[in-house]
Amino acid sequence: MALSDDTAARALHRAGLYLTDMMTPTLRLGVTGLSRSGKTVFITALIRNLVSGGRLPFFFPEAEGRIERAYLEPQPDDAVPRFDYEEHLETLGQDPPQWPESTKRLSQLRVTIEFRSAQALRRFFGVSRLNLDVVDYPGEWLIDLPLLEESYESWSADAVGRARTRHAHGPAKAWLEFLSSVDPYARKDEQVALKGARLFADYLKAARAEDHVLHTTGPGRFLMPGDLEGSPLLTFCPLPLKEGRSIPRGSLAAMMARRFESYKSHVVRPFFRDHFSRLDRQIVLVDVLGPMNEGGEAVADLQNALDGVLRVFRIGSASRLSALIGRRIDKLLFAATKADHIHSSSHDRLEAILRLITERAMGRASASGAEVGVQALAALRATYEAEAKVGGEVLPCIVGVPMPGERIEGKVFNGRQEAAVFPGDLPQNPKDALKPDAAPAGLHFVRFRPPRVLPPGPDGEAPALPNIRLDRALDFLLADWLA
Ligand SMILES: Nc1nc2c(ncn2[C@@H]2O[C@H](COP(=O)(O)OP(=O)(O)OP(=O)(O)O)[C@@H](O)[C@H]2O)c(=O)[nH]1
Ligand SMILES: [Mg+2]
Repeated sequence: MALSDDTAARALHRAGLYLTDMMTPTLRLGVTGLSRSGKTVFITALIRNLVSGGRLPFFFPEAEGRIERAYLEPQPDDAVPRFDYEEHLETLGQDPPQWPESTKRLSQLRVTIEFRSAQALRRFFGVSRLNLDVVDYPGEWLIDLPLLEESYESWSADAVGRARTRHAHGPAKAWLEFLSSVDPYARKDEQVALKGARLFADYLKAARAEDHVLHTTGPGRFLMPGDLEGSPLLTFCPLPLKEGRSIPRGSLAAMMARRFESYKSHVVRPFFRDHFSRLDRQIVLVDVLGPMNEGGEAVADLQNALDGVLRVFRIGSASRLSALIGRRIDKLLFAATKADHIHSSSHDRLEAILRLITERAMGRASASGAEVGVQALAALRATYEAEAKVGGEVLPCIVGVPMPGERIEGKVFNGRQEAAVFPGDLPQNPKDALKPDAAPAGLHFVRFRPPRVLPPGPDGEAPALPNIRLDRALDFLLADWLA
């Protein structure tokens, strides 16, 4: 019996739907950033904008009305906890609203986007689907990635040198005194190793509290142990080794070196392999303004830390890790986060500074054929713009509610009062931001309260979230997969 045209078309359509289900492609988006760079806020805002239909005029698949719906899917990986999207929204929805807490463990989420393709043939088969997988993790763990290319000797020299030059009279005092009392080449002793590891961890935590904006000394699990709290994998520390002297078997240094290697192979390598080696796209979030508030040395620290981390992502190079990199990152976006801390007239300067900070990584990515973008953005905009007249001069200001305890020129805020802030001018020449003696240059960046994120109303419509250029970032990262 011959099928009518109509029946044949419907059968073909059903087969197409079945195939779509089977073959839903998955895009793994890597959200890379040091601690406090804005990963959790970015992921929460990204999901909320996709799932509840945000105001995203420059995210073209959305602006063209081709996105039918987006929804959260069960975890693709049973061994990884789910990203607690709902709890983060609840925190942002409190009165007064709060920012989500610093992340303590790794989590993952899958969002499925249903869309109508712009291509006639794909449209014939009905809606297309894309799974978007995103992982969130404590930024502290990221500073471990460069360890993969270090030996115990080189790491020790670096870490001991840094403690001596930067923290000898402060946070590192007790640990350095301990080091001067031990002989790395003497017989191994578990009690000595335990004490050294404890003092080293205390030093790292105290140094982080002192640095408060940017902390780049690891290992990350000493700061944020996750499931490794109390684990023997964390009972090591750097030792003051003599250059060129070999480490005898059975010595304290040999024991520490073995544990350092175990930390790399049991903690750092799986973290990289499971979560970073198979990325399709990557966004690197950088808080440039925080370190700028501290001065040129902090900006240079940021540059070094990012360079070390991003080196691990070298694509198609002779890196020892390249064997682990299966998929290829073909688009990479560098984003200066929290751009709502400055007036939009300064966004170009912020982008220029980010471009300079990530120059080497950007060069490597472009040389490998990846498309690279740079953007200043705010995933969740906490301020609006205004102009203030001061002594006949018009200053571009931002207005928001500073978090309780924030200070501007001696005034301490209570967390409820709105303030207009002139954050200062970013340097015209981006190189000035990196000069070691660059003073905080009259910049004032305070933390603002987030806008209150309200749940959907009875009609199911959720109010759009304010942002700066989140739509352009999504367009760069996702649009061609939704074509
Ligand atoms: N004004 C403003 N502040 C932001 C924005 N995104 C992040 N922040 C601020 O930056 C802080 C850190 O953001 P998170 O998203 O928690 O940073 P993270 O990278 O997840 O940090 P870890 O979990 O510690 O690795 C927040 O508590 C906010 O104070 C933004 O778009 N605008
Ligand atoms: Mg986080």
